[in-house]
Amino acid sequence: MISVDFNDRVMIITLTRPDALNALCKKLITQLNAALDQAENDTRIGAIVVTGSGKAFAAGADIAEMKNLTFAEIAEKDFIQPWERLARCHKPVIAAVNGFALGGGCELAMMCDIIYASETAKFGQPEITIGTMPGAGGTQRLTALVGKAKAMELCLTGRMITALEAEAMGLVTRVFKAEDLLKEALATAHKIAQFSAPVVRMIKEAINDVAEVPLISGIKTERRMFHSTFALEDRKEGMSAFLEKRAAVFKNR
Ligand code: DAK
Repeated sequence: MISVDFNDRVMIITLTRPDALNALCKKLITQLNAALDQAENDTRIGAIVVTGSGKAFAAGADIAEMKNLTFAEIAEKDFIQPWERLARCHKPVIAAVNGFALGGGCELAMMCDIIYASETAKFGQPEITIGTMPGAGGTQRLTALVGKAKAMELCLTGRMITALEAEAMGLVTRVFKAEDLLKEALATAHKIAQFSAPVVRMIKEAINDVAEVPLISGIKTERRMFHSTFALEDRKEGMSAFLEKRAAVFKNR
C-alpha cells in the first residue's frame, strides 16, 4: 500500500493504492506510520518526501471502509488519532502532490511542512458531499493557511481547486510541471537534509509553535532555541565555514 525508497539522506514514501486513488484505508495509514517511525529513528534520514502513485496523491479516507462504521465504533476507537502521526513527525516532510488531494488526502498534505504540487494536482475538502465533514484537521489547518472565508467556501461546497488556485491561496508552496515535481521535491529535501539535524528540528518546532502557543511564549521559546544552537558544534562550524569561505561540514551535534 506504500513503497519506501531511499535517496541519499531522503526517505521517499509513495502511496501505492492507485486502483482506489490511494484512498487512505487503515492498513495504508498503519504502513505510513511505520515508515515515519523508521525515518524518525534513523539518524541517516534528514528529510522525507511523501507522494502518490497514479493520478492521485490521495482521494481521501477510504469511503468503503468507513461506510458501515457506527458512531459508537469510531468514537470508542478514536478513529482520528493514528492520522496525526504525520503531523507529529520531527523531521521535515515535503508533500509532492501529483494528483487528487481530496478530503483526508488534502488533510494529509497539510500535515506536511511544505506542499509542492504538479500543475495537474487538485485539492478539496469534499466531505460535505458525502454527508460528513473534515475529520483530520481540515477545518483547522486549512483555515490557518487560507483564512476563514476561503476555508468556509471550500468545506461548505466541496469545490475542487487547481494547484495554481491553491498556490495563490497559500495552501501550496510551489507548483511544477508534472514531470519535474518529484525532482524538485527531492532537490529541496536534499538541501534541507544537508543542514544540521538539530537545527532543522528546532526550526520546524519553532514554526509549528505559531499554531499552538500564544505569540509571546512562542517568541520566548524561539529565543531559547536560538541560544541553544550555540551549544552545537554545527553552529560553530557553520559560522567558521562562512568566514573561511568554504562549505560547512555538519556533524549533527
Ligand atoms: N475511498 C474509496 N474509494 C475511492 C475513493 C475514496 N475516497 N476515491 C476514489 N475511490 C475509488 C473509486 O470508488 C473507484 O473504484 P472502482 O469503482 O474502480 O472500484 C476508483 O477509486 C477510481 O475512482 P473514480 O472512478 O471515481 O475516478 P474518477 O477519475 O472518475 O473520479 C474523484 C476521481 C477523485 C473525483 C472521485 O473518485 C471522488 O470523488 N472520490 C471521492 C473523493 C472524496 O469524497 N473524498 C473524501 C472522502 S471522506 C478522519 C480522517 C480523515 C477523514 C475523516 C475522518 N479521522 C481520522 C477521524 C477523511 C474523510 C474523507 O476523506
